[in-house]
Amino acid sequence: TYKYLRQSSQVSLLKFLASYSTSTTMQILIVILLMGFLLASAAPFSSSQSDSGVNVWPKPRNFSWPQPQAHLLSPNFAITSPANHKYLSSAVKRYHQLLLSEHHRPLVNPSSSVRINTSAPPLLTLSITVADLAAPLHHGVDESYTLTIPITGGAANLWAQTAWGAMRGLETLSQLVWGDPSLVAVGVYVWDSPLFGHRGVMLDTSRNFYGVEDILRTIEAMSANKLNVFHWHITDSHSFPLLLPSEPDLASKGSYGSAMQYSPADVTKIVEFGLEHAVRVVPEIDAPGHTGSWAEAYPEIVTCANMFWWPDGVDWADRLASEPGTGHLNPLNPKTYQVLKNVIHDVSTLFPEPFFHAGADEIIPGCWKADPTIQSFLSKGGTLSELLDLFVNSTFPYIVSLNRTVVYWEDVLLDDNVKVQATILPPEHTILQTWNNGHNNTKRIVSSGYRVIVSSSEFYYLDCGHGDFLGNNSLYDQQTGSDTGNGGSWCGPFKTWQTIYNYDITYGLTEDEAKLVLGGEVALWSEQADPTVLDARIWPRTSALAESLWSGNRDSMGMKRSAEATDRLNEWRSRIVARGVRAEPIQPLWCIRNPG
Ligand code: CP6
Repeated sequence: TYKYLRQSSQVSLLKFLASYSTSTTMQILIVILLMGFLLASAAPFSSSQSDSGVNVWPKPRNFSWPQPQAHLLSPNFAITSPANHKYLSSAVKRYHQLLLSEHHRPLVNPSSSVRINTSAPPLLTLSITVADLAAPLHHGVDESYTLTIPITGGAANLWAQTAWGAMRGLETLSQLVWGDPSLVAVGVYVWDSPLFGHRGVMLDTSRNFYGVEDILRTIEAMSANKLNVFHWHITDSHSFPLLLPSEPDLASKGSYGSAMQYSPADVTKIVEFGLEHAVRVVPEIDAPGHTGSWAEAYPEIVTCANMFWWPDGVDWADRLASEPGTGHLNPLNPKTYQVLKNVIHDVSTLFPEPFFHAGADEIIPGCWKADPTIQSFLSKGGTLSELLDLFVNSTFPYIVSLNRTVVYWEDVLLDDNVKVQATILPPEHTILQTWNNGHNNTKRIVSSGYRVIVSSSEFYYLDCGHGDFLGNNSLYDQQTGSDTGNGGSWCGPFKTWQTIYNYDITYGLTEDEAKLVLGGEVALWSEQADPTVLDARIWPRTSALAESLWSGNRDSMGMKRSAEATDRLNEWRSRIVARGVRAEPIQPLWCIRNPG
């Protein structure tokens, strides 16, 4: 399909130019131009990869395989690597096992376009060289790598600046191996490096609980997709599942039960697993809004937690996130900061990651206004924005003092009703995560000098569209059955993988502004998700994000690449399913038998 579309677009371009050209010089120019286009579109990567069924996802930045050939992978295949890196050693061990045991069966048999030479020398070794073994896994760390598998077989080489880049290269090698006995692509040169440093998945573990195994499986799948940030939205109004040494009551009273808590040992396991997979684990403790669950332990610091009606007279079906009374921490109560200080201290001890996500989204005026102390503050001329100023002034400097960069949802600066003065949040210590108004808010944030993480809900929210929390599929009018177009009261329509793939997170920005875009995250809010649907909600749509942020969503002619990506994504989805991720299908198998 892809080749056909490309050829036809070239033909129509030719016709278009021919009909407008008169002079011979013009015609010569056009011929040169067209040759350039044809050469670019016949780059070895696209022709050999999309035809062969050998698929690296996300597509590397530079992949050359001029004479597609495969040799056997030796059963004695060995990897040599720097011994003194705990996490790299564990990744090497894991990939060594995977390489020898996976025996992936591609949907499209590569043997039609790849010369398979089983009598040639099998691939026996991979040597890994790392320039800077001390580089920590922080935002912006060098993840580039170069992988060569010579046409003679025998010995492959992987060079990387850091251990984390070496892990990316190991993943690429694993995807160049298939079949039983295992074959490996030879005559391959790969140079690869991500376009964006922040490529993440946000998971909400408050509305519904996920076990440690679910989180580890998600991190493992993320690393297979070269994603590098697991943003853990740990707490919210519905439950507080994180057991903290200095504030144990928050979880013992605010969680869904003792079997639905993350112990310090669980957190360490998840953080270490992340390091073994080059995935950072960024914790979020959402405050001052979304804190209803804190009231189980400390009712005195939470406003409106017991209000089961919507304060502004909006009806039940329109309430945000089916909340049990959203609950807001009271900025006027000193006890609020005693508890918060303990929480922030414990969380930053448990999570070595330099980013700390402090939430600050969706302040509901009526929730604060429900509290008598706040009422008297307001009656003396105070404003809700001043309350938020007070809250941020009493927490932000402490988080920064722990050497953390603070991430907030964009609301803290962009909300129409309640927002802080920008001077409180110095851009060198603050990152904003956008989720509303697509490109517009991204632009607003970066043009104010802040770094941004893009999670525009119109493109990157994974949770919406299968029906609302009352069980209505509100995409459809209940009476007429017609499409209402808005997906219900608070949730947008289902986001397809193409919607995610094609979104350009730096659209409309100047070159300097675009530098402030760290990357993006898809978000799985869990009002309507739990472990039974986790994999299918996330995968393979998040693979679309992964490629878009790693190597882009456009081909060499600057065209959106999602049409071309379909078969490759289908192939990749089948590989991750075989690796134990229950990713949903994007096509019937029929399409494989009937290509084009
Ligand atoms: N919970 C929290 C939520 C949402 C946000 N924060 C949310 C809002 C709108 C939609 C989906 C999710 N459920 N804490 C917004 C950042 Cl459509």
